[in-house]
Amino acid sequence: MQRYRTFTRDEVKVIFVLGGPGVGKGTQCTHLAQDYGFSHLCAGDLLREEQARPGSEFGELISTCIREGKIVPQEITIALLKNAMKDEVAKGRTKFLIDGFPRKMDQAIKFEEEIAVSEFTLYFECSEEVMLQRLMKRSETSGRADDNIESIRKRFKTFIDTSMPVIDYYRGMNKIVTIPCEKTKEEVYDLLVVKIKDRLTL
Ligand code: UP5
Ligand code: MG
Repeated sequence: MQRYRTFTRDEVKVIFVLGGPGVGKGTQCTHLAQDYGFSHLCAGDLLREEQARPGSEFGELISTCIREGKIVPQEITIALLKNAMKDEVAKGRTKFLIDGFPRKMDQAIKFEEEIAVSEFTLYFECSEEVMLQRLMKRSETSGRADDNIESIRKRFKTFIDTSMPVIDYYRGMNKIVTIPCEKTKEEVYDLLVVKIKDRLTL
């Protein structure tokens, strides 16, 4: 039988996780992955690893995009995600939280056409003011090249211009679960678990 996608919907369960910079995607995914056995793949982390890999032909491009808050060309990110998913599947892990992806329409279309179809998308929602506070606090220790006020402003703009259309697209398909994220990490997590409890044992 001809295969259209790398993984069928029986082979893997994919949940996308979107939300503005600093909203708490990584924090909540880590917790959910520990409690419910998801593999947590953060697209930004995969890009930062690739950027730091000696000999990477994409290092310079990734570094510029991240600093400028721009989206890295989708082929690069999708190839990294595909490899990471294959490694996990080889270990018998089939439930994925894909954190910070797809943040542009072309990524959403390409990933779902070629890699796997998503179950649904978590949308973490929060004001820019709160996200800015969280990022400025994190910048004291994170060492991330994009945790500075100039890059943060650009990341906010890219999120509104480029990533919100992806959220609107999935909302139109009734595949968005919105999680308000202004409260404490623990309160947000409790709400998250309640909102998706029927779907945690995919
Ligand atoms: N914190 C978290 N929750 C809190 C709460 N409820 N109350 C108080 N504090 C809270 O959290 C941020 C900080 O806030 C932490 O200090 C945390 O303790 C605290 P975190 O969980 O790290 O937030 P997160 O949403 O993961 O923020 P992050 O900065 O990682 O989001 P981004 O979406 O900006 O970053 P990402 O790594 O996903 O992408 C970086 C760049 O990579 C992009 O800008 C882009 O250039 C590139 N990229 C692509 O090009 N393509 C992709 O597909 C993905 C990324
Ligand atoms: Mg993150």
